[in-house]
Amino acid sequence: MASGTALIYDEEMTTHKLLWSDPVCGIEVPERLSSSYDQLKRYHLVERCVHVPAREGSKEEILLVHSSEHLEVAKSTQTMNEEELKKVSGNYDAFFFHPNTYRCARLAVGATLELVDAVMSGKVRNGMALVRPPGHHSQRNAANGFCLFNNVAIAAEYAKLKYGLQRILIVDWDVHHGQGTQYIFEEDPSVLYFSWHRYEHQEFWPSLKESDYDAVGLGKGRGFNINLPWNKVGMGNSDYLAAFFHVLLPMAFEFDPELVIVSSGYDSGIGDPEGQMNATPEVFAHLTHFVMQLANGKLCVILEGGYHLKSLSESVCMTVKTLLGDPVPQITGEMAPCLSAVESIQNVRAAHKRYWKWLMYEDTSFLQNLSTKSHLLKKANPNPSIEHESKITNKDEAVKVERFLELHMKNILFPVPPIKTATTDSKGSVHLLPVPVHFVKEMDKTEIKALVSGFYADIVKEDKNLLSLGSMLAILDKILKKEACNGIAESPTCSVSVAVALRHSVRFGFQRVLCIFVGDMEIIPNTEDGKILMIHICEKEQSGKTRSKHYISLNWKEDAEGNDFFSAVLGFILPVAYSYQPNLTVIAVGPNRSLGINGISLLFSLLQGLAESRIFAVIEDTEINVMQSVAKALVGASAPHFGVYVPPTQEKVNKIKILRDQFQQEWRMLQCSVKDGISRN
Ligand code: X5A
Ligand code: ZN
Repeated sequence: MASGTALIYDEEMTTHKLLWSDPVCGIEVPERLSSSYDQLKRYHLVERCVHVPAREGSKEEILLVHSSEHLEVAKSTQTMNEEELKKVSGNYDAFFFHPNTYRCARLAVGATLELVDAVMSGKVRNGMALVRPPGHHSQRNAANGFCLFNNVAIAAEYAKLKYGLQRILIVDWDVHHGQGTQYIFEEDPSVLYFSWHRYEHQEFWPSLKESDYDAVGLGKGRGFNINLPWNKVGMGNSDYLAAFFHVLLPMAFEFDPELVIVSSGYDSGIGDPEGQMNATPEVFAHLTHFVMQLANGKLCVILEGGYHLKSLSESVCMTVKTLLGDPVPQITGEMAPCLSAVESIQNVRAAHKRYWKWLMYEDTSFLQNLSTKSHLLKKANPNPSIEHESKITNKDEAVKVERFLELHMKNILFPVPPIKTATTDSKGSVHLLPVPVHFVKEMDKTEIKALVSGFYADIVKEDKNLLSLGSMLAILDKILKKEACNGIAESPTCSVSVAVALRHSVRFGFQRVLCIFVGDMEIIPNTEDGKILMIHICEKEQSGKTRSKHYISLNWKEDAEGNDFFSAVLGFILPVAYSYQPNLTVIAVGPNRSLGINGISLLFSLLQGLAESRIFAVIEDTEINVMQSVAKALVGASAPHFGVYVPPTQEKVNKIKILRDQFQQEWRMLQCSVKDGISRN
């Protein structure tokens, strides 16, 4: 697979600026681009990317989406004076022309297409284009919402035409609805468009009926337009992640795109005057990490909105850092979606039930008839003086957020461990690994004995076990000391090794260790103090072992036809894991595993978003093939391969539902419907 991350930035796109005063358009400033780029330089991210020059998009390319009338109007503004510019601008909802706007908009289109070419040709794995003006509000025949040409829509049409792509996913995490993009692909089943947006029951701009969850696409495109309206401001990290787990990601894996394009607006981040949301920059690392798992990693991220300069530039940096493959920072704070978010998630799932196989067996009978959805439109602010006051507070607020972020980034960023993947070479089988791993020195017997003294005493009597424990602990130590990001150990007795590893990690000082154990487990670690959360995946119901908040048994036998484990990972394992917020993840593959290699790779890839990407893999030593795919997933050098998507059976859907009902009070990221009167924050 291709490696490397492209970054496209051209200073000329900062010449497009507002020449008169206008409170609506005044926020779309050139500094949005330059301050993002400066911050990328400060984090030394620019030098790690492949620089790809921008170019002008050609007329033919622009005409893939826009009318020639629209193109001509735009072109004609190049020679206009201020008065004339103001007049044409007035023909549109929230747009301004500058004499160089046309040139910048063509550069924005061309930059986006260059990125598509770089990714599709395999020159790079993924990349980001920093462009102005943005694109997603722009329509066939109209500029709108700071957008002149729809960069992302043109890119999708271009990729279809030039590379013959049949499935493209557009993820629009900008806080506004990209209604322009929706209109362009409404009837097109080859482009799956997902957008979440501030909506407030149609109160928020652009205040369209068709931004609601029941706009699912038209004609052949039915089911390929996904709107997730936020009906309250203040949505945060947990709401966004819940939307990914319970809506976007299952759709996306079922859709199986060949290319992912992100309409990457950061006005959905904290401090933004437009969005009024609460998500912190690191959430964009997680969102990026998730979409990187699709389409063989082929991912183009295109800037859209984002108007709080500090929030914007930090979020851009988190995105690029993640594209480069750096470990993902931990999300802090309570992990639970709010009631309003859960309602929206529930509604969009219900609206799409008939179009998506993974939703087929979801029970939505309790829902009110969709056509009777209530439109409780709020009255406009009757007191304009309050509005004025709130503007003053907004400025204070912006400064407050700036200070908060300055400190916050210092807290969440951490040095990247010098070693990516550590292992030992006890039996020589690691030489068969297809990717570069780092070999660490094994411990000697006295060292090991000291470490496991008085613990599993009879186990350490056997020399063979002692040696394997020694090599396992040597790798684990590298991870605990943050010298390695992740590691792989092979063991003749997986569950013994895991028990020792968990105990050792907790003693070392790790407060929350998540363990996913696949296969038969002979020793059940004590999970009572909450410092370990065990999810045990096995074929048969475990009798006699009590289920508790910290010991969860998931009986899952992977489908023989393909990978149906997606629904368990997205619908259960990830939500539980993100609710717990571990600082170390241990994934073990023991004897008699009930998952195939594809299912196991999926676990490893998706769980890398947790615990600053610290994962310790313990694999039963007979499983050379598993070792190889796990090594691939952990090193991150090659594309994740999860096998053919198979939707879950009725029985499996029920299984997840039962688990969800049982645990959603405690692991609240599981919540995706409000019918059970769940407790609320
Ligand atoms: C790209 C973008 C927002 C337009 C807001 C107009 N546009 N009120 O974020
Ligand atoms: Zn926006």
